[in-house]
Amino acid sequence: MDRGRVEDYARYIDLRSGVLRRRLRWTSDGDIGRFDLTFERFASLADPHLMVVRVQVQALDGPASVEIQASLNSHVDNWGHPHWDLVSQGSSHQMVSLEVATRSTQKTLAMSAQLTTNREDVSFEGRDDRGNPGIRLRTELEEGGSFTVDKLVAMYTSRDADDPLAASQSNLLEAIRLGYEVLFNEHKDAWREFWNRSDVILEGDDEAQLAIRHALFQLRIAASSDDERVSIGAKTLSGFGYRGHVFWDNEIFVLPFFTYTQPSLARNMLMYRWNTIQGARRKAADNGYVGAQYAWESAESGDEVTPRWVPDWKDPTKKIRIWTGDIQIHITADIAYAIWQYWQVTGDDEFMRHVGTPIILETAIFWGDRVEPVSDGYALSQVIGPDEYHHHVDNNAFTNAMVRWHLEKAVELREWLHQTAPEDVTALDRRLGITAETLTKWRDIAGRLKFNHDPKTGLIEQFDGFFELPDVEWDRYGDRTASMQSLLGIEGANQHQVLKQADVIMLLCLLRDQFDDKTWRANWDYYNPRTDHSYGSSLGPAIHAWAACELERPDIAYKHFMRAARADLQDARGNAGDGIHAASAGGLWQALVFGFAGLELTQDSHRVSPRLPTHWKRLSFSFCHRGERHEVDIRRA
Ligand code: IFM
Repeated sequence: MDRGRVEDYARYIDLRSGVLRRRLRWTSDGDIGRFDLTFERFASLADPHLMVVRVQVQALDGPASVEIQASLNSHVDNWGHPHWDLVSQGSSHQMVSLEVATRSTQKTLAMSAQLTTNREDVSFEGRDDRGNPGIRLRTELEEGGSFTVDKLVAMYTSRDADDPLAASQSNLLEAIRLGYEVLFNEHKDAWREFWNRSDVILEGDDEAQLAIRHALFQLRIAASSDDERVSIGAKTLSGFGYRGHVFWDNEIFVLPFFTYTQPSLARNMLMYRWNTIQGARRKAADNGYVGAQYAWESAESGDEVTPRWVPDWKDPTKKIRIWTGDIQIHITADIAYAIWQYWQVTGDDEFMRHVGTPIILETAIFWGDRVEPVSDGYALSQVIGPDEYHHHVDNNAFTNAMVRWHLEKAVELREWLHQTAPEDVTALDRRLGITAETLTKWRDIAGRLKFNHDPKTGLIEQFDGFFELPDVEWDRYGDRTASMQSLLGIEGANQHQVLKQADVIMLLCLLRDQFDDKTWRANWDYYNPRTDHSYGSSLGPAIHAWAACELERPDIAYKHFMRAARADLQDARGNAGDGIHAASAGGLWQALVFGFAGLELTQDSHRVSPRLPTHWKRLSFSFCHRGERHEVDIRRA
């Protein structure tokens, strides 16, 4: 196929049923003629161990010999770094297997595959190339004749089974017994079930409709259905950007979608934080604190994995120091926030009792130690807030307000546990060393942690001294195509009032009940024009869309929303190749549900305050509140 002519090529993904299809017409160089080929493939949502490919070949001109080669390939790499060591391989007749291990942690992945076809007159032959075993299938097609080949692949890792190869083989035999149609139907049913709970219908704007469905599809395929030891990385599983590491992107941007529509998946991802808390304890201890401090970038163990140095994008022979792993500390409060939100939405007391409360209290202990007593209260100095253009700042408003909120909730939750499970509270107090003084101290910190909020104007200063920095002369950068940080330099941006992404505005959205109208307006008017919307962080636009809705400015919100909507579908930032922007995808859902629909949960019900752009005719979605399903259907009269 690398010779000849390819015509009528089309490739499309069916978001509704999770199938990737390709079709093309191939004309050979010589006199063999034309062939129509279609490929259909899916990774089963019903059985995460199963992948299926179906190929159909039709010879359009005259009889032809056709050979199909199918293999399992261990020679895969990212940016020149191979993934696998070969453990074993085998092939015989229609069946092939491959066992490989990750090169550093030696986790095994075993795959077994089988080719089946609807034709009788075919010959199969095993092929045993090292690291790439396969099957060769040959047949003769008459003019107009066609045939179908299915490749079923079952895979298990050493994290799933003691003998992953045996597990993959038995799973494969079962898949063969069921056959393609049954497997496909099970897969489609699982997708139907997903969309039934999670779809968002948007009428009057096909581009926005496609963007939200694409975003939700990407989030779903990145989430494990049952594994509590993994979460969703900043770039999902779709690219090598950020090496699969998990950031606050998950808890603050991605999780709300799952919490509201697929709570069992949200719970899995929160369990990931519980299962990695040892790493958080180590991080706190390494920094000289008690309690648990979550890593800015987290992987398998929960230890900090943010690279300290990366190549300078302008001159790769030089290195840039990355400070986020050292001082972007707000993630610990963000995780507490996501746990609290999950509890409020689901009412999952069991989780809160055994997992949520212990995490929130142990991380509160970290804050109690991390804050610095100063003459007029407490401070958190030398941090990075969500706006990463500024580093080593003191009293970042977002961080301090989230810490204040975290400590208040810790006190409240300990009391809740005391009321509902007194025996648990005794054990937890003992394990964590919580005493009456601890609670008094948490209350005191929450009451006196610095937060520069001017009652007269409503303005919140992003960090100490932010308002004294010079403004950027925006007129000079009218037709720029690069971020303000790359134009001003790291220190240049650090010394100006320019934001990479929402910081104070992010805070207003997360703790929206705490701030009055004046505060919303003053801070929007101040920070929105100082933010690098197009070339700063992809996390920003969806949040600005939500915030603009809170201010009843849906047309401005729409512009921000579409900036987020195009991050992947139109590669608006030119970096979609690094992987899907998971936070932006989750942010789209929040912008629609919390922003444009204005959904708010009340004690036992909910309310919506629709503010749709004029051309949107309908916005409809469902969510689950304390086990009960609710439908929201907003239509323009
Ligand atoms: O977590 C984000 C951060 O807020 C901005 N830079 C990229 C990170 C990963 O998406």
